[in-house]
Amino acid sequence: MRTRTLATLACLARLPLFAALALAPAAARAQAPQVTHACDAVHPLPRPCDGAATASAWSSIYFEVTVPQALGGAAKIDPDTVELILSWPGQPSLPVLAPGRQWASGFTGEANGEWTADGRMGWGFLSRPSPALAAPPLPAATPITARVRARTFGGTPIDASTATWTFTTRRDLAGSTWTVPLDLAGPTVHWEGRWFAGEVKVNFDSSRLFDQGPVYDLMAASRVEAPEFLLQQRDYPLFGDYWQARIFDGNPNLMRERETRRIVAMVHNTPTNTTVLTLTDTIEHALYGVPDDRPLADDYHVGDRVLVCDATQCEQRTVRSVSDADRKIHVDRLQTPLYKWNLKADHVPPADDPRTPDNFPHPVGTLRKFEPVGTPVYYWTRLDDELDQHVAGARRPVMVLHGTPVDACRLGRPENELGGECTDRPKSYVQWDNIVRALVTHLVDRYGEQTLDWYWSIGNEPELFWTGTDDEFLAYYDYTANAILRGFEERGLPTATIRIGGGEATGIFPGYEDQLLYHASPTATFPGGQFEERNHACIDPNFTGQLAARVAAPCAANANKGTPLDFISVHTYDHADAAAADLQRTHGQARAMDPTTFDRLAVNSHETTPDWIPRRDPDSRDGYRWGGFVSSWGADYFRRMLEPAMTDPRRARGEALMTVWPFNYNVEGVASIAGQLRIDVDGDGTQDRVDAVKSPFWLFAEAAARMSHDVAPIPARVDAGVVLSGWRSTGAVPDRMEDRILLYAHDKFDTGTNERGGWDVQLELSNVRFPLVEVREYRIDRDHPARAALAALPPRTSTGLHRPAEVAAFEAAADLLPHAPPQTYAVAGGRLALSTRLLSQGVVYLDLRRPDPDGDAAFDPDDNCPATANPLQDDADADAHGDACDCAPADPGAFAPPVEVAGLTLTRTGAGATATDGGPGAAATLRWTSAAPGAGAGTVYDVYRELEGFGPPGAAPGAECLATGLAVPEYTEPSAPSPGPTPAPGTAWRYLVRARNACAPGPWSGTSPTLPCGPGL
Ligand SMILES: [Ca+2]
Ligand SMILES: [Ca+2]
Ligand SMILES: [Ca+2]
Ligand SMILES: [Ca+2]
Repeated sequence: MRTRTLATLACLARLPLFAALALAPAAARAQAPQVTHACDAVHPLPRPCDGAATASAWSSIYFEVTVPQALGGAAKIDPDTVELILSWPGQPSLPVLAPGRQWASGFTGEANGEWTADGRMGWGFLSRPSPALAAPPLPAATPITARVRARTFGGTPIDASTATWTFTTRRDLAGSTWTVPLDLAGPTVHWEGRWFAGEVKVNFDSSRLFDQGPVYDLMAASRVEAPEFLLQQRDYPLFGDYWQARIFDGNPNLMRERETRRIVAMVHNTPTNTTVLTLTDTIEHALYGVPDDRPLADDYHVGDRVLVCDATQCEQRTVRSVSDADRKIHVDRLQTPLYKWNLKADHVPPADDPRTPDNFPHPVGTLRKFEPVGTPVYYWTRLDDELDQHVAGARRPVMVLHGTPVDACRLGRPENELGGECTDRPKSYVQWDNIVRALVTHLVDRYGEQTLDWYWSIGNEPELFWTGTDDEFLAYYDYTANAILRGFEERGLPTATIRIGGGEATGIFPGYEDQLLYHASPTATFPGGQFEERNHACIDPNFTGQLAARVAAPCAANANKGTPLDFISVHTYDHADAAAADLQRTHGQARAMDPTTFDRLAVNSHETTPDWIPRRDPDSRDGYRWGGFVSSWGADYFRRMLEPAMTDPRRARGEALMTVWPFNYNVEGVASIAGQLRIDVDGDGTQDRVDAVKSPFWLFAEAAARMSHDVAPIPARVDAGVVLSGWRSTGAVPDRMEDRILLYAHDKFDTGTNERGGWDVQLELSNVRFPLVEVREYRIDRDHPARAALAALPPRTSTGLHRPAEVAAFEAAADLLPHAPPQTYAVAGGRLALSTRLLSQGVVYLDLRRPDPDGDAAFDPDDNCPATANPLQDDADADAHGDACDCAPADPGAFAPPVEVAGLTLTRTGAGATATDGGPGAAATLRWTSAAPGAGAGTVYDVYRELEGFGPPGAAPGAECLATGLAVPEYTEPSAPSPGPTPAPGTAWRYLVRARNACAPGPWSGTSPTLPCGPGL
């Protein structure tokens, strides 16, 4: 979670830019508009970036022009002067964007202004190929120069040194192929955990407030085929209080001190050199069970050290007098002038919202105990309300302990002036131990032993958010880990398998994770020696006899060094290659420093997505919608994690949780795995319900979650700048075929998924163990029907709502639907060739299984009743047709009633025979296809003949039953009857045949009814 540091992160991202600009004569250009250049970001500026070598000829083009915000007025950019001109050999000038915000034919665009960021005021311009184009607007395999023109309203032209850049387009992908040999008996590695095992709501948003119920219902539906889909749920933070910060509403501030009071007035008393604080109850005291008007004298005593605070500052003072008569306390005179204290005395809390049960106030003037500390009191309703929903949905909470409740914190103030938790160490670790144990025992009492399977994670991006020193963070880790384990011990639960870890570092400062690793290792020591090596709880006399078994044992064995660390989590907001490299570095470092302790260390990423908030570049938004960038990013990320694990299986441990902003209404494209549609059912202009829809990332993750844990990567190939790879999984049950194959094509630069080309893929499978294979194919790409259905959504009405009929097609399409009906293939020599089509940013998921249409686990072609579920395969008469589908289960000569005989032919031979008729006495030979394969070896035949054209079948002259009970499919009438009176033109002799067995007689050939020929006649 990164509330405080939106600006901080932006500054970090821009460091390289400033360095680059410093090369230019900055003073002369300070007031001129500039095109921003920042190529390292996931959404680089400009895009395609300067020097890009494999840009798609379909690429969209985005750039930003800025001026210093402070100049204002005439120094602002005039957006109608902004131009984008492309040129390449043979095309000296293509004005893609012309003055007046006019896009050239073949392009559409968006102008995005007028925003300010980091002291600059800017406009962003996107140009993208028109959807109607049949061919790309740019030439393939060509160096292209982009030039921007712009002026301020005052006429200052753009800084020319920033206005031009070049990129090169890739070749036309038409005709591209990718052949993938794949040995299904090749080695695999067992991956522990799931990559994309869950989601993280980075603001602890109330699920009710942000309509997550329909999203959770979708998750439950996806778990029918993927039982481990999105099991982990990380909400953060636990100790904030933010009701004025909108998207952060609903943070559960679990703990206060009973003694805390609200300060409503401050005055100095000069004769006593004190400051007089007028006090009332805190706004939310009743939630914590603190009675009204509790006497001050019970809580504060002369000589107590206290914290006098407002939203942004605190002073530590000593109590000089306490008066309940006028609700005043004197403390040593405050050093900060009174006018600099903001007590927000006029503040009125809103009514509690049942969708987010809390009403924690915006920070106000507050008096808190410091030494001695006060008495913890708790408010569980908000936390319980959220976790109840997760537990009911079989989601496993990841409990995050990072900061401290403000009342328990050394610093005494929240993260920022809007609220939040305190990001500093507790004022007392004994009190903190009590608070953490209260939390753990509360959860164990409420949710039982399943809490043993939850992650318990300590820290949250401490290199950005932790206010104390790094050493103090390690102390916080030690005490918190000890308290978590002690909470479980208090309830008599075994702690050996509880997963404790954390760090939750940003990855922005590589190496920060090492501090935690060195500290946790009982043997490795910090190279610089600047940190306490020992476990802070183990060396704290206050904790003598208060150590959890999993802490006491390593401390006793290793001179107080070592702390539990079952997993380390590093947040990854980056390109897939960089994100995987961050985590692999941590894997490597852990094993290099202490291979014994960290043998089973899992390296997780409990916050993950390409970019944690959408940027101004519209591609950033589109990457989460029905393009595919984020889904192929996810596939590339896991394949890069998997590859090193093939040679070092210790690296096959880890989970990633997808960062989610839960308010992706109308699929606007914030970082999210699902979208929500606001629906007006009855047309009265008010919202009746919210529907959830899956994103392409969801479909990818759902497909990946259908795969087993035994996996192997497919060797990667880079073609035209696009990574082609994937992985396969294999099933553990020998009789079954549970091979799954996931292929992807990831272009890290085409964030909006504009490329339309792709690859014809030939999969050459070997060591296929079964004679028949049924293949189900799913494609998640820009040609998925949901993309067109989303584009076809009618504009919302002025109410911002959709009618159900408008969204029905989109909702139905946004699912993991087969690309085509399942196909069954015959395997020859263990080999099977499959072909598919993989688009750039596309994911193809292939589900290979032995055919079993009746689902009885007896696979075709070996199922003795292929269309009837008969798992026992009983076959009493041993005719290879199971009792369950054998109409004569005790007769090996029959298993199904015969159908009409097929292939009936008549041949006339002998005297007078001709091709079409025969004279008197010619022989007539009838042949037909044997019915035995479909009905049983004991099937026999009856043959009948009559004159056609003289009445309905069975009522014509010349009728004769020629044979009954024939065992072979052939009959010869040695001397066919003289027709007597020659049949009239248009008439003929008609021969009819039927098959019959112990089950039933079959029908006569043709449409004939019952005829007088056969048994009983
Ligand atoms: Ca079967
Ligand atoms: Ca069967
Ligand atoms: Ca049978
Ligand atoms: Ca039979």
